Amino acid sequence: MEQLVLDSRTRLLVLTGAGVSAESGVPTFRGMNGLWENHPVEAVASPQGFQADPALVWRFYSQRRTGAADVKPNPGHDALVRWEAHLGDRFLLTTQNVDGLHTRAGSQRVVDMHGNLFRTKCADCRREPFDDTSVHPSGTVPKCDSCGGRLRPDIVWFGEMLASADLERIGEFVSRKDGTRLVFLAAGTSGAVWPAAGLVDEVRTAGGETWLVNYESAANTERFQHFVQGLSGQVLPTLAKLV
Ligand code: BJW
Ligand code: ZN
Repeated sequence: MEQLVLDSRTRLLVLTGAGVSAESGVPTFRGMNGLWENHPVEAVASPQGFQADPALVWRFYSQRRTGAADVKPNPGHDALVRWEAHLGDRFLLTTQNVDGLHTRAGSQRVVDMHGNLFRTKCADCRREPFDDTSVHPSGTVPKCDSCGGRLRPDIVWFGEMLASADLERIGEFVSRKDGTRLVFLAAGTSGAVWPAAGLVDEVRTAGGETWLVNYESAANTERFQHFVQGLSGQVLPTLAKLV
């Protein structure tokens, strides 16, 4: 297998997707055929879906909260923790996963670009999002203490903007001018959802080297210079050479 060399002159941006959590037992989106209980994922993961049926959306996220609370990080998550310990500030992990498993594994420099399953915000007022593990599986919609409006999961749904601070943090890492060589590695992601799917192009424009680790070919495989096909929990622990 090709080796990814992580030396003192390298800075590494990692993007993870649902495939990295699959070996922990968290279902992937494409694995569900884009359906949850026969509803298209867009119907339960969009502002329009929440408007139409907020109780359905809370049932979906309640099930996800319960499922994600029971699972543990896998060797793929652990490998990224070791890489970060080696690289320090020359490492940044941006994840599309909302399950919190990277942070639970011990990763510190993490951008939760699609939000966090265990945080809630108000759909109607601007109060700060807050930590929340509560579940609402039986058709109730929790209410905001501040304004009486409807609470919703702090997740970036289809058609919603990612947090500008998150995009800036990624952009600054990509364009950093400190003499290090930029490497980008995407793992366990279908390359179908934007803007995450376009990061490979941003890195290439910035002169970086690009790697994909995925079980199947992704929608954007041909835009990566290196493709290692396999399970992230098996590939990541042996892929990097820390020097
Ligand atoms: C393994 C494995 C193992 C399995 N090891 N591998 C440009 C062009 C076209 C459309 C757009 C565009 N820009 C924006 C859009 C619209 C939209 C979009 O991308 N749509 C596409 C479907 C075309 N994007 C947005 O709306 C984004 N917002 C935005 O850009 O705002 C501005 C704007 C809006 C509208 C128009 C234009 C601009 C927001 C996107 C938010 C995504 N949210 C979701 C759901 C909510 C989160 C939740 O409830 O959990 O996030 S969508 C869903 O997909 C989820 C995931 O994070 C995301 C990515 O999926 P991921 O992680 O790649 O998982 P899978 O299942 O797809 O793939 C898993 C892969 O792993 C597979 O390939 C397997 O083979 C592999 N695998 N086991 C290694 N063990
Ligand atoms: Zn409120």
